[in-house]
Amino acid sequence: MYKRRDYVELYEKDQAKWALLRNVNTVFKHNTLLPGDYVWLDLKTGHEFEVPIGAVVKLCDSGQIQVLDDEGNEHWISPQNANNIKPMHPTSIHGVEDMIRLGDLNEAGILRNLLIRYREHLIYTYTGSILVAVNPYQLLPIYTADQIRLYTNKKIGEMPPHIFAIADNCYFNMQRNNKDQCCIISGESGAGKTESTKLILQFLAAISAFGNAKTIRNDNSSRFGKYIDIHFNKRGAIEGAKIEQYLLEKSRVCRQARDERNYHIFYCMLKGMTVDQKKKLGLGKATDYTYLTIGHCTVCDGRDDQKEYSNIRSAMKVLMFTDKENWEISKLLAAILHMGNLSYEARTYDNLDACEVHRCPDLTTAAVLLEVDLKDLMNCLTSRTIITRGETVSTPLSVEQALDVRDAFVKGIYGRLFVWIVEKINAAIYKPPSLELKAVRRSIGLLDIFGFENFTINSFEQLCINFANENLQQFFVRHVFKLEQEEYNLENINWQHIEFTDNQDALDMIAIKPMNIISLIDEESKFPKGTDTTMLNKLNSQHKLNTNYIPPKNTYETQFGIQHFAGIVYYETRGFLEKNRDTLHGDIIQLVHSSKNKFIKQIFQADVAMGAETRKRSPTLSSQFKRSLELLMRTLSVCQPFFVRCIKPNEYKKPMLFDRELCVRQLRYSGMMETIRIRRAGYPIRYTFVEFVDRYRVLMPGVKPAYKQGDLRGTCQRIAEAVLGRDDDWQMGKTKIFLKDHHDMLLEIERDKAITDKVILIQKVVRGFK
Ligand code: AD9
Ligand code: MG
Repeated sequence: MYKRRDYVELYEKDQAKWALLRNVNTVFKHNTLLPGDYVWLDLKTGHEFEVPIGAVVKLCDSGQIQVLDDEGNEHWISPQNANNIKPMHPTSIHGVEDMIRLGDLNEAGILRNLLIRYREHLIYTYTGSILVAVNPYQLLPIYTADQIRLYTNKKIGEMPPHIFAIADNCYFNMQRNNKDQCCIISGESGAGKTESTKLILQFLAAISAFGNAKTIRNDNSSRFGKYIDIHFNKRGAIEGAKIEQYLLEKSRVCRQARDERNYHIFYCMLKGMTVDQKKKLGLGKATDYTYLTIGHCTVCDGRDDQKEYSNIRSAMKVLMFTDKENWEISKLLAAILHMGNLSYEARTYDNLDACEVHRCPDLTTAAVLLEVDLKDLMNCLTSRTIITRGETVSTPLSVEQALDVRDAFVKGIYGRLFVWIVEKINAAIYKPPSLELKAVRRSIGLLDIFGFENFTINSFEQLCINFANENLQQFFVRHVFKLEQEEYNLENINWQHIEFTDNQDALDMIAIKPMNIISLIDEESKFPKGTDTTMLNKLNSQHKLNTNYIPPKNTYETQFGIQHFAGIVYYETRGFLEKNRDTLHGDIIQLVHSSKNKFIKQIFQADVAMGAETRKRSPTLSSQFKRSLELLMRTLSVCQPFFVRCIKPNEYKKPMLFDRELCVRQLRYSGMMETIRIRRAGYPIRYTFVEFVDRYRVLMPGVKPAYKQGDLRGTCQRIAEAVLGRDDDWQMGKTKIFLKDHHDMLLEIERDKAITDKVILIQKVVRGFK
């Protein structure tokens, strides 16, 4: 359509002239642009997330230049605004598979690269070995068995970028280096983490329904974090797996924000059960239940709850859930729904606020399903036993208190049910290593947690979720920037330091330094007189001067803000302490203890076994969460990590819609610019001299194994020079050799060849002797 001068050719032929063309001042003066040429157009609006957009020149007449930008808008540029356009580097015109090859290494370059690839359904792009995945919001034909075959046993970079390539490399690295691997999948809510995990691991997908729900940001949002560790035996076959779960969002069982749903499983069950089954549980349709309608949304576009239910059931069969167990689970889920429908009436006894539960079929059914005495259940829901001076007294609860008690009970049931299900699945898929196997068993761990969240109203759950994401970001920063550059310095190689944004300060304030936010919340939760207000006051007085803390504007405001790596989030403190304490009253535990339902007793076993005092002192939610995150970080730190960065291209869950501003924000806070810079300048692959010589001596005839080498460093250098070329960009450190990804690929391909040649040779010799 346009006459387009071949920039690429010019670039390759005459770099000096090319550089001249790139100089903005020459654009008009020397008529260097022709129709069909590509430029960067900087509209200079000064908007925070505005970055130059790609554009193609249409006309260069009458002293003005007309361009058409990537979004289809036309612009006229006059000589006074010559600064607004700049010729595009050839690598940016059609895009590159690996962003470290971008000539225009800036935000505009990255953004356009992802955009033009996205438009061609190329959702995966590398930054070295880090995979960037832009959510396509549509099913692409790239996950077939054929594709799996194509990606098996390939080096990264040999094939176009793909999540399968990451999976395959995890596997290859595990075997090659005999080291545990992990794959850290990050991105904000709805960016595609869970889908990516499922793609790596389809067979475990079935359990998701109990922990996933529709939120505004994602129709299938993970409301818990999980780390799936897959175990392989010596021969590299899958031997088993284990799931670790983190902090299920229990509050969703009782409350959902507008347009959000409760956990999928409830809706699936109501759609998928037979009439007879539902009758036995006294169940109707979703709209009959308060707990399922608070968000005013009982259906979810594109999800077939009935079909899902049968999928869940068959998956549970595979995972060895018996019919009896399934039925017991259903009974408890039904009991939860019935309890949610109870209605209360305020009363006064002896000048004390009290209440009564209306007698209704829901109450009776709940008692029947829980197999407890109806009167006991009523008492539990309307009064509380306290012990004063050795005497047991029963005090009435106000309507508000009674509702809290009921909600705490159902959350307690759901939370324990979830834990039990995960344990049950683990029992089915986990195989403890025998002693002799322990040393040779290797694993690949997949981390899929809840993405960063920022709603209109954020509560304790969001604080925990964002705290987890802050931790993951720090893991990334540590691994990609800190440790990397520390090692370059230690090994004394030639290196120009690369700056990066470190979120350690925010993390320190949230959970590390003394008097951090989590510890203050915790302290206040244990303090008998602590309230959400006293807690907020403590946070303010401790952190008001911290730049990452945003105190309330006045004494009436009940929220505080945190400057997270991914943006500022305001947290509403009302309900914080209650959620953090997460304790069930002794009366409820007593009630469960009295139940004839063995299943509910089993899932509450630990609570019943604990005395009342121990229960009071049991760890709070945030301290448990913090501990499990610490353990997770420790696990990850001994693995070789792969990173997958999921990007959410629009807020409407729509295919083929790329919101540049939304994307640039995610690229910016995830540190993608600096990542490309370090991956381009850096040496992601390194071997000790011993490892290198032993692995690649096949490439040089006559080289002895490392232990027989006098000058290990020299031998290592000789091999590298011979295979990679003396002038290529690799370096010798004090104890290690530092290589680029493409060197690794080259070495591995050559090694494969050399070994195959040797095998053929041996076969020939053997045949010769026959
Ligand atoms: V959250 O933090 O759990 O709220 P995730 O896990 O990052 O979030 P998820 O993987 O659930 O997001 O993706 C959201 C939706 O995007 C999915 O339900 C799919 O409809 C869609 N998606 C994501 N990745 C792909 C893909 N590779 N192919 C097709 C996809 N659709
Ligand atoms: Mg998810």
